[in-house]
Amino acid sequence: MSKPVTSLAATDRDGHRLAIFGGQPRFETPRHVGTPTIPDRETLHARLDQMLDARRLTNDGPFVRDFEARLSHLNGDVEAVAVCNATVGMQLLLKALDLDGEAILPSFTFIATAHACLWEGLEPVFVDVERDTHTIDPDCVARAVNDSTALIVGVHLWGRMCHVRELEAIARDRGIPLVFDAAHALGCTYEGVPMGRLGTASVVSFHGTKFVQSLEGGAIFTPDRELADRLRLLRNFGFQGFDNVIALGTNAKMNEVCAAMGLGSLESLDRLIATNTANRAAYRVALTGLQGLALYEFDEQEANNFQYLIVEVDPQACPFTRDDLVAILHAENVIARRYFTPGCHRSMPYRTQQRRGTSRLTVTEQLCDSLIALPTGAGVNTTDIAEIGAILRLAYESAVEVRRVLTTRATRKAA
Ligand code: T4K
Repeated sequence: MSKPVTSLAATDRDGHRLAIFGGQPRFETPRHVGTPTIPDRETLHARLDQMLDARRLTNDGPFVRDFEARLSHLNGDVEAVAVCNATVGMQLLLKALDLDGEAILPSFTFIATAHACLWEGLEPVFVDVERDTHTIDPDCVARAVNDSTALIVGVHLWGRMCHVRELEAIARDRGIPLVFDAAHALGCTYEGVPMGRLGTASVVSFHGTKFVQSLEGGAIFTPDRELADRLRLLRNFGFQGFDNVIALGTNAKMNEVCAAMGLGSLESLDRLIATNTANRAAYRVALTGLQGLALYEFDEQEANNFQYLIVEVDPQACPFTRDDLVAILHAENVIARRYFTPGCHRSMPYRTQQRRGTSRLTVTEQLCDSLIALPTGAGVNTTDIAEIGAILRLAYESAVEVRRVLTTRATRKAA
């Protein structure tokens, strides 16, 4: 049996003891990454009443149209097509582009990016991402393209824009479309240009965990009017007017409840970004002096939404592994996440199939093992963030004991 840990270092000046040593969790209720932001309730209720009175529930209703118009305006007046979620939105886009062959994309993304490609019959070719930005590395893309390449998919991960210009040049040379998974990137810019104007098209997510949310939802942005018309046709079964089906469509429509929520959320956009910005500043202070922890940086010249708070753990400098830190925080009810572990190429069904491009994902492998997403947005306030910093500081001060407890636990679990 292991000896009980009695180190004084495990208790801070206010008498807090780390929960990993059996103390009370610092937070009574969980602090999540992705706590939904709730828009003004009165406005939402009024919109829902309006919807019920009008008995217009779905199928391109007035709230969907209003939502699309406002999204278009936010994105430099491009076409905006609202859909039921971003995954289906990406599938719809790929179907509308009528592609056949391989899709080059990063493995370091949420699994939906890869699934949408494979679901639509495109063979994913995973390439590496850049060390600093975590976005697809244009040099890797240039090396991976060949005669089978039908598409390049960039992911504006954490809301940080890909190297759009370089990717556009490769796509133009090959005469193939460049699309963006912009699930994280609403309100962000590249060289001052709104995200929705970039590439052939971009898909944003309004999932409940996103800072602008519509319960479930997404939108496809494109500067191409014809493509937008085709997307509208395909999202409604391929109907052109009553009774006339002219294409293989599906049901990818956004309903009026989702659009009403999305409108309210969009109306709070500036406030939500201000919250994320303040949280980020608080984390910068809270993490100061903690060796081997670095905040993921954005291009401050651009518009950013800061909806993800990403910290990188340097295993050489930090006394803990990334997974140790996640365990320490979870014990305190801080539900930190390991986005995006293990990477698409190591997830099913991709890991069981030999694919082109999966052998040299060095940066991806490093990032999968070293990033933590911490709660931000509506899930925390700046006082909570100071507490999270205090938990980490206390853990650092008692690193030897903490590691011993974690090792004992791991050994027991394995036995
Ligand atoms: N591309 C990228 C790069 C993406 O990140 C995503 C989605 C997509 C494409 C696809 O977009 P959609 O098809 O979903 O529109 C979550 C979301 O489900 C997913 O939408 C999101 N990315 C991903 C980054 O995060 P999980 O599995 O981590 O979600 P979950 O259920 O664990 O929720 C996270 C935390 O949020 C929970 O611990 C508790 C809290 N939460 C969540 C929900 C849904 C709440 O407090 N209330 C809620 O209603 O994937």
